[in-house]
Amino acid sequence: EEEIPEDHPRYQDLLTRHRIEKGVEKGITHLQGMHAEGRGSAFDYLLGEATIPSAAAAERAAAAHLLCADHPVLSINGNVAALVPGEMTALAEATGADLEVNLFNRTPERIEAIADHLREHGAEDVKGLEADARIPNLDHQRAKVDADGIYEADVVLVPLEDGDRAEALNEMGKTEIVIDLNPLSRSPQVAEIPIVDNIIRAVPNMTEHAQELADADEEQLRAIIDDFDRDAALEDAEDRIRSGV
Ligand code: PTJ
Repeated sequence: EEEIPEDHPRYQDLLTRHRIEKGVEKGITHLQGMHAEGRGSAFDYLLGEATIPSAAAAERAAAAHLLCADHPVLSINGNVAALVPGEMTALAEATGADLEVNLFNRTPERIEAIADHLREHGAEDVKGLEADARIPNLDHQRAKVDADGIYEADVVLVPLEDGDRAEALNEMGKTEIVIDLNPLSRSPQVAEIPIVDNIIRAVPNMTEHAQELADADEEQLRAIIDDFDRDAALEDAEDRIRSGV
């Protein structure tokens, strides 16, 4: 990361790409994660590489949901671990959520490497290693979750999630928060709170909202949630990408 000059006009993008490369080298990120990153980066470019107002509103509603939840869980895959390990740990702390490693391309080696990486970034308790429950209607490997984690969670944050899994979690009746730069992906389309923003910006923003709302009562939090219009937010993101405004 030291090799990238901070005044480079593409600094953030280069930094992100570099983190994904390092993640692949460390056995944290799957090779497919590089393709995912490339797609995300193209959408981010079209969005002006900034948090659009509808995404900022989604981030605030997401923070309110996590604070209202009985058992919130933040799901971590290979891209999330490479890009925002410390930031996800901080969000977990600010909202009282659990962290769970949950992979699309699951191998015991990557699960262990990601759990270690999160601990190096301050995480105390990392779930996802038990894998003693299954999400219904998904093939065996992709369905694995912890019984006392995602399986019994009421609110789940699933960043950069595969569409089948996002749908299956939705069918389990969970409140889903999805971070995805492509507003047309199935995951944001099924999410109660779709956040069309780069995870690099979205997670610290959510943590800030959570800290600011720490003393808010349930009624105030519910009002923030009710004010958020998911369909309008998805439409706004798509409009901006198509028209470049
Ligand atoms: O680590 P694993 O095995 O769980 O695999 C993780 C990946 C991401 C490889 C896997 O879930 C996958 O293949 O996902 P997709 O179907 O490529 O979806 C990833 C979505 O995230 C795409 O719509 C991208 O546009 C979006 N995306 C990529 N980078 C970012 C992003 N969204 C927000 N912030 C990013 N930095």
